[in-house]
Amino acid sequence: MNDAARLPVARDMDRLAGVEIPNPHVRAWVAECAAMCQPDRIHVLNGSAAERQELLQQAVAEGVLLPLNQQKLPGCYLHRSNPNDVARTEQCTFICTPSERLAGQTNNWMDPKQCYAMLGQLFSGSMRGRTLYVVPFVMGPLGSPLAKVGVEITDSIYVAISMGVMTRMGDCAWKELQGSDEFTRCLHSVGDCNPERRYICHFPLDNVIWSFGSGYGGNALLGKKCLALRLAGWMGYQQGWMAEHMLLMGVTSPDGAKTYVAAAFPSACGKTNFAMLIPPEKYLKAGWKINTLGDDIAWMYVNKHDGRLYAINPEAGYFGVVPGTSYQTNPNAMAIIQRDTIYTNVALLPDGDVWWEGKTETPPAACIDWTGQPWTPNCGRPAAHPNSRFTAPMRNNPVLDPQADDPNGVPISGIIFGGRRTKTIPLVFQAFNWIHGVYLGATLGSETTAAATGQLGVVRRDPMAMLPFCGYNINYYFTHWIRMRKQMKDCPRIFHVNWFRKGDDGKFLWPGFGENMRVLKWIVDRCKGQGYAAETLLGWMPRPEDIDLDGLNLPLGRIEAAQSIDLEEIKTEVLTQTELFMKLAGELPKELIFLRELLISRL
Ligand code: OXD
Ligand code: MN
Repeated sequence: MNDAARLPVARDMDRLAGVEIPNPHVRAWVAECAAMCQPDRIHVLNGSAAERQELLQQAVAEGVLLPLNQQKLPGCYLHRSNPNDVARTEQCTFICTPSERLAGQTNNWMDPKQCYAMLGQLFSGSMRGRTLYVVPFVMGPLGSPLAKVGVEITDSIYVAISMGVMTRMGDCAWKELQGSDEFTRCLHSVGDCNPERRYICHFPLDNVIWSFGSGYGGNALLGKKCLALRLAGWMGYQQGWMAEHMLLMGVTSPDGAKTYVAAAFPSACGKTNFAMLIPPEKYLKAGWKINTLGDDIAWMYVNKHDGRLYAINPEAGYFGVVPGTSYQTNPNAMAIIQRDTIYTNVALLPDGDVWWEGKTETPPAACIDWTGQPWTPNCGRPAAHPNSRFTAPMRNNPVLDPQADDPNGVPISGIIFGGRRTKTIPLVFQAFNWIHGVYLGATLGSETTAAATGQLGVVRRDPMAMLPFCGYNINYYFTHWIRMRKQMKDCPRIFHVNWFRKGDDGKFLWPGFGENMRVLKWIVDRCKGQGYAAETLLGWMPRPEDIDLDGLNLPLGRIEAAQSIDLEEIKTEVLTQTELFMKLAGELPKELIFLRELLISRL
């Protein structure tokens, strides 16, 4: 590249000459970024079907995507990531605010000026020889009072294509934005994909995200965790609404009434499965139905007309964990990923189909593993990466809720918190009230999974399943939850579930998956002021006879064990909460300290 081509802004403005960007603020920002990153080409996406086909062909030509068997899996492709880039990297994720206090104890902090300067060096010239894609997108149904426009600049065609699945992408964003300057500026470059030079940086006060050195979904599809949780959380804190790591589902009961619930489980703890749950046969026959609104993120606001909490799903697709997904565990997800899906880091079968652990009981005799190496069942390696993913449009979902695109969202009657806990935590109980529910959420614990790099299977506190996603001081976030109650006339009931408790035999006490409908029925009944519950030290709890076990063939002893409260174990649980409380001491809302004291006094 000659020096003239490297000349910054003015020259890049020239280079933008043939490029259609209707919004002048976006145009100026793209010019700035182009001047810094020095791409060879600029391509503004319009979001059309024809454009998608061209991008897919281009990605295949570049070896970024591999076409799968198009008879079996029309529109499906395989992507193999760099093996060093397979999960979110929390240690490389920063909140950049003028004061460290605003980022709080649970975030990595960097001074914004320093961060811009350091990353500016990395971005400088990072797109030489590459195409800079300008990806305009909307988070939320078009026209929603909560919808937010973002523009992602990326040098990854995989990211550009995936953003077209995960968001409402293309010209619709220009319509939504009009002439406004209010859009999230998302700058992304894979750079040389070196973990030593990997930074996912958020500037909440500037509405800016800079991500360098990773192509992984949670680090690179900037509309998702970075915008829809970390930055949106901060916006919601200031403006009086909530951005949460929650699935959204509609539950229709036999009388035709529909109850919407939101549920926060940490990453890779079954939100996608729960959101697409297929009720057991007898429930289907009786008229129960589940519809999905979202499987990962909910934006919630209080509707001024009825004083209730309403929710939208800001996303338009699913970025789901593949291993363990099967026609037994999640038939709806299996239907979704038969077409228009990008599989990342799964195994490739000889006929161009894909495979992963848990897809079928019997593994294939041979396949190509996620790294591109030959694989056989006894080779001692997994065929698919434990955090392999599917990226698929929500319109493929056979049980997509008819209101998934409703700009006003749906009224939420219940909020469920849940973690992956082999011990201690019962199958289900209900908080005494909103503030007790906030305490249950704030002290949520879960065993770590492959969705983030680091040690697996250790219990860590993951408040509201938001530990990695709360983009500002988590104490202020707790206060915000408490404060939201004041806006509501009729607030959702709050519940806690644990599908993962094991018996002394090491086996799960509760069958999970579709059978979770039985627990959900109790939850829905409670939301409607029905269903029996006994007061316990943890909260309102169904007695074993209050959960429908008919047709389940589950010995009474198993459900009793699943619901049992062991005082010694709960004491240990409260003690382990101390670690979090000590870390947050000083600014922790006093309500949470009082609720802990109340629990201790009940003990
Ligand atoms: C996700 C995550 O990808 O939580 O949704 O890591
Ligand atoms: Mn998630």
